[in-house]
Amino acid sequence: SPKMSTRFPTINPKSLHYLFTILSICLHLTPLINSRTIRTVNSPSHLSDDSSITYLWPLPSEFTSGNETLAVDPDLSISLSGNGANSVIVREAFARYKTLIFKHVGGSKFGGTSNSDYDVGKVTVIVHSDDEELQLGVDESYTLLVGKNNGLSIIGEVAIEANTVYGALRGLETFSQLCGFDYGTKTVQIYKAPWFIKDKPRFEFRGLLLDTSRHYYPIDIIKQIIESMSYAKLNVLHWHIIDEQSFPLEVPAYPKLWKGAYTKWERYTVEDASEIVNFAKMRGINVMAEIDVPGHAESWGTGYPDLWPSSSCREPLDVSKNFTFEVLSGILQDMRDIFPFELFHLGGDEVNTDCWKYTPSVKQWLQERNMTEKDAYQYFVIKAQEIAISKNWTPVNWEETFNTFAEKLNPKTVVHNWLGPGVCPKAVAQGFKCIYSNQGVWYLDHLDVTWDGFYDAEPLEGITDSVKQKLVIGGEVCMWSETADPSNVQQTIWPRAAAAAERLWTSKEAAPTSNTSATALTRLHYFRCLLTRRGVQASPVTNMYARNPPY
Ligand code: CP6
Repeated sequence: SPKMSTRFPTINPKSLHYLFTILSICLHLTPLINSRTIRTVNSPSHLSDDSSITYLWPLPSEFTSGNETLAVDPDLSISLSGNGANSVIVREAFARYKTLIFKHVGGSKFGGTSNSDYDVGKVTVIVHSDDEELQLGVDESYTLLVGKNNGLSIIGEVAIEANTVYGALRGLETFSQLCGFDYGTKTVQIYKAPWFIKDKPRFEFRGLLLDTSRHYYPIDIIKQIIESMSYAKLNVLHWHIIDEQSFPLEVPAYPKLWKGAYTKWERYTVEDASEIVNFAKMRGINVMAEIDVPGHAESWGTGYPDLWPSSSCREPLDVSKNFTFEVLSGILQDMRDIFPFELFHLGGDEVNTDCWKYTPSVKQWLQERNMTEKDAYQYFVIKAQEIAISKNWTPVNWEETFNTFAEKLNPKTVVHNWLGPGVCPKAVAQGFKCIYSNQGVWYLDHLDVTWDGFYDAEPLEGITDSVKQKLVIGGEVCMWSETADPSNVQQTIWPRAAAAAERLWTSKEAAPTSNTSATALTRLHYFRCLLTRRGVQASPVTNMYARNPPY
């Protein structure tokens, strides 16, 4: 039989956009989940042909589906065009997704013998821009069409159109989630085709904090976490590298700093850190580094004890010495070459300045300047901001800095909430940008918070003015590591981080049924299974057998 590509015209970007519009109008928008009772899925280990369920997480902002089932060719190919036609990022992503999609098919084609036995053999990807810079607010929108190549449809097979390579990555993820392995026919199938999906994120900042100071994570584990973030369309790894307990990062300018690592094996070289940043970029994920000053920095003094006010006052860092700021500046200078993301986190939380008062040298320094220890905290944070800004970074600080001296903060400061829900409304009222991480709902180390606690969180709570709402750039779930290490980190992150990921990705207006935890559980069970199929050690969502109907 003739090759599919010769039977059907190639799609050009303009007609794709046009087609989507026409088809969206023709096909009435089907309700996301229909009114009939959702069948209990005891073991949703692969797609089932249940037309009431949309097996996507996070839910796209606009989509329609049909009732056809398509078989996908294990020899699936990509046709990449547009200005991004030479993108290694997209080609490598396609190769990764192909491996994931056909993971269970095995070496031979069980389902068919020739290409014509399959409905879908090619993914056409159109990327308009060749600019691959990854920054906050990069265009992650995409259009995804999945149709049967049956001679009737003008849309053959699968098409993804995006402005940037990062939009194309999001589209490939969504496409991969539509593909399910059918254990009966041993083929990969797409249910409910044709699909017309038009999608974009609700928030530009969708983060996960990883703390590598309380426990060390080898780079392979960090890469696995980054990879799993891409499945949920999270796009910022907030790397809380250093804290009181250990200093695992190599800093060439001050080579004794990483003596503060637990052991010489539990360290990241500059090369390791760059590798992580690059690995993340290939998945459309930015790495926001954090240096938490002046508290949470005791480990700095292992290599340079002069950074401690005294041996009995090892934290906060010595505010009275120039050396402290020279070291901070040296660290930031070396980190500038590793971390291209425009945001840099300077911490500033939980600073207990008591021992500054009792350390004679610091006490004298304060008295000479007629400063209280509170003034000195502010002085330290502002000086750190100035250093970061001089290196062309936008500073992010934990909310205590805003709560204590908002008027002194650089206006560009991004306020990072964690103490309850109240601060973002206040910060945006004063014109600051804000990141939502309310510890009551988005701290992963709080094991008593269930997935629906994460899901029902609302980054815009308490903010009604739409202009002010735009200053909330997004949110972040936090994986503090006092009680987590590589043995349990993925189980602790997933599936609850996914609940937050949908809150951050899916716009409420576009997908009203994803507003509440009541309608999302079945899909989340499925996404958790998808994670485990892909090798991510995600915990069960809930005890599925003890659920009340209809779930
Ligand atoms: N470490 C740092 C932490 C925490 C913070 N900063 C933290 C505080 C309270 C809880 C969980 C984590 N361990 N550097 C607060 C931002 Cl409950």
